[in-house]
Amino acid sequence: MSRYNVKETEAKWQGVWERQGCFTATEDASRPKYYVLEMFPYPSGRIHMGHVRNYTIGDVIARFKRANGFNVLHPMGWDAFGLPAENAALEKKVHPAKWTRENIETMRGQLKTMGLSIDWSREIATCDVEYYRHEQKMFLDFLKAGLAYRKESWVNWDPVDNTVLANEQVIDGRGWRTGALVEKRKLSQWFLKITDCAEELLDGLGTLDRWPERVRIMQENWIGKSTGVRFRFALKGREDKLEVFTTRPDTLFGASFAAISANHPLAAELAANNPDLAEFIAECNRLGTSEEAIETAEKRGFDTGLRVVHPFDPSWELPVYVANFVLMEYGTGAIFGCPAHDQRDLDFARKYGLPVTPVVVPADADPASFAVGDEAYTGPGVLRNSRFLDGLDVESGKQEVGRRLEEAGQGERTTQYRLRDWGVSRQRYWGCPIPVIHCPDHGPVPVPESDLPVVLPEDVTFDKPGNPLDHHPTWKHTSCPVCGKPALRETDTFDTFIESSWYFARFCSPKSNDVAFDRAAVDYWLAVDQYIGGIEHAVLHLLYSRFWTRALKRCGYLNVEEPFAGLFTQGMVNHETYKDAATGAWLAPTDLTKNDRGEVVRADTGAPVNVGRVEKMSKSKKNVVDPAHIIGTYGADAARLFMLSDSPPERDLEWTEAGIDGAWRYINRLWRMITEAPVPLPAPGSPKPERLSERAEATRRAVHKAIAGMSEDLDKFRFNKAVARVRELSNALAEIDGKGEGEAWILREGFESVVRLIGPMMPHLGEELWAQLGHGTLLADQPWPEADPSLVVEDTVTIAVQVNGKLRATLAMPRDAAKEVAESMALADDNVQRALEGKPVRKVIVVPNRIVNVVA
Ligand code: ANZ
Repeated sequence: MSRYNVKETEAKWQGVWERQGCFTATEDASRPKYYVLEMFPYPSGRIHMGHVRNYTIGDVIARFKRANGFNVLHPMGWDAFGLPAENAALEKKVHPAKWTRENIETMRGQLKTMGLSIDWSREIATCDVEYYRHEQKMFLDFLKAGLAYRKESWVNWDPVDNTVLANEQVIDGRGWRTGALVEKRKLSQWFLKITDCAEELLDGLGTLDRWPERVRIMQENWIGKSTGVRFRFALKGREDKLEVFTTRPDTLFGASFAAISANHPLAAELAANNPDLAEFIAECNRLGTSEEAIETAEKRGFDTGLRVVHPFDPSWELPVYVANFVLMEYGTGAIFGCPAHDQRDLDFARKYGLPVTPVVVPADADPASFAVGDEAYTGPGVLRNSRFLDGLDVESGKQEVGRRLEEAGQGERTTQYRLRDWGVSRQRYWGCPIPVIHCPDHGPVPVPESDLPVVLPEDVTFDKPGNPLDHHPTWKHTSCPVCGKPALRETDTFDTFIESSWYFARFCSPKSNDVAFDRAAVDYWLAVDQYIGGIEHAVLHLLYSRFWTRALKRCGYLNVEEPFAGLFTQGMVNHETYKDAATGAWLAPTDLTKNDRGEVVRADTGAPVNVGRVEKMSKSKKNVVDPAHIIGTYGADAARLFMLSDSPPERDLEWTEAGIDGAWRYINRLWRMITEAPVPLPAPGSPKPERLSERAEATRRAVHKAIAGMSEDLDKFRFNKAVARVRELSNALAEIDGKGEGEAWILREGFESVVRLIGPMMPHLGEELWAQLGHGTLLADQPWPEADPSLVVEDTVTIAVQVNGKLRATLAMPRDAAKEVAESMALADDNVQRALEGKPVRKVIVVPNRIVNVVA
């Protein structure tokens, strides 16, 4: 009995695929293309189980599509700029470039042991100047197109990483990487005009029917379109006006105050002579710019003493507050408050003793007694206490107020987006230099295209806090491209989300030097047909990429708008957590063993261990399992199989020892079943014998059903079902002793089918068994098996077809097939057609499940 030597076998086939260039992709107009892409990894050191899951899913799709005749592009690269490299430089005194490139080496090696069908000739690393130089050119083009600009603004400042964060990178008021509470600062920054595309980005979501609903909703909310009215209040005793934005103009008669942001110019003006107000504003600024921080903080205000006049009643005055819940960056930075119908306004009004007048009354409530307590009423209803609006519904009230304000020249109906422009300046070293020079006379001047690339210098030191580019002795000193006088380079670098906003396009022609990508190549390959990655990128990376693609289109680089036609978001890989019962210290799975009573204990001391919740694998909780160790022990196929079999791919998966063990045992079972067939198998390609035993017939149907089912499973990402199906089929085949009529033949058909079906999931085992079955070809090059439809139908009956009383054919048909189905199947049969000799059919009599009589 030969053993399945997983190590040798996997290495052997990886070598064969590589030497034969099996997965090298070239444009080929004669075949339909299919671009499969997994979100490329950050080279953090070693691959983790999340990578294994992500790349396994992508590889199954890539191999499956290839087998189905598609010209598949499946590339890999490295998202290689970013802060961890700089932090490593500080902690370990290793240059970020060296750290990054060594990590890439390691991780490439690790990925290669997974047996992925990747076109490695297209590998890219975003920290290579050959890559980022094109990004600099794009930025210059965006500047020309008015899609990039510089402005002084309040920014989110991460005090741990000492850098600015985009709004999308602030999660619950904290930096997305450091978890530090974000502060507000005012800085000059480069911005990309993503808001210019707000409507397009929103509309585009409607075309993404192969994206998860949940991601589309998240993006929609992020873009946050609101329709409403902007109008101007007269300020008592002043010439200027106070402009506000409201989505509820219908509630204008329930207004009891106006409020402005602490960063509103009017607030600054008033604070100049009012130290208490200045102190209040400073306090508000300590709160941070995030909506989360603002939403959860206690609502506080400062009465400025100013008064505004109600637009529909000159005798009605409202106090103007500076309030901590009004954002300067949204709408006009000023509001009117209607406490009865907005919770924040209500909290505020209760605190400062302002009136609460309900103006919308639910249809079934008594208008005379309807009152608002601690909860604002935000539902539909009839307008009351609202003079000319009384009796209208909310929607009509909104329109009426909008119309009247427009007529009076006091306001306009408008659309407002929550989306902010994307701030892309980062005060960091390990990123793409922003190609701009600051001249004392000419301000910021774009680097001339002929001077690109602006190369990131590698001779930097990390001994001082701040950005090493600032401390470099020579790099930033240059001359102004306009006047030639001494000038300084921009030392900020780009947000690294820029690199990941276009790498998928670069993969189309990764070697082109003069251009970011070859036009014919992007036209052929884009959009990505199937993109796979984590849900955590639902708004950041996936929104930026959609914007960047549109910006590239506007600048004539390409002709698609949506970069990713299909998106799949996979779940996380989780594991039980363990703590030392005595000390509470986290323990790694490798620190543990089981005692005689089957309890989990420390391997070194036998001390008791508390088994905790199943959570995402993370270094801090030590519940990680190293893929390298798993692949080294069980092989890549077992790791891949377990990743696919345990749960649906969109759900979280619990990694268990028992699970990987089960996968390993199944691999060996398959190996034995096929290499130790009970009878000698007929040669590959032998014709089907005339007669098959009943068992062989039944098995044959099982084979074809499995083929049909699996094709659908893989198409729909139901990998766990696909695994269950192939296991069921292999169990059925294991029952066959091969002695009955035609059974050796059916064993070959069954084994070959199993091997082809497992190919995308366990490619090494597939390749090896394919060879063992006597094929001189590569499984990787084989077409996907086709199910015979007549064998797939649930329950078939054999039906005789007579033409003018003579038996001409017997057909397998679904039991209880409709008469029309039976008739058309009978008439489509070749023998029946021949017997008809072109004569017109006069009559067809169908006896269900028995006979079809054709009269011609
Ligand atoms: C009066 C009003 C009455 C409002 C009412 C709501 C309910 P969305 O849907 O997010 O667009 N608002 C406007 N600008 C603001 C800012 N810069 N900071 C904080 N809040 C602001 O929300 C729009 C509503 O949020 C606007 O409509 C305004 O309050 C407030 F019964 O105006 B509303």
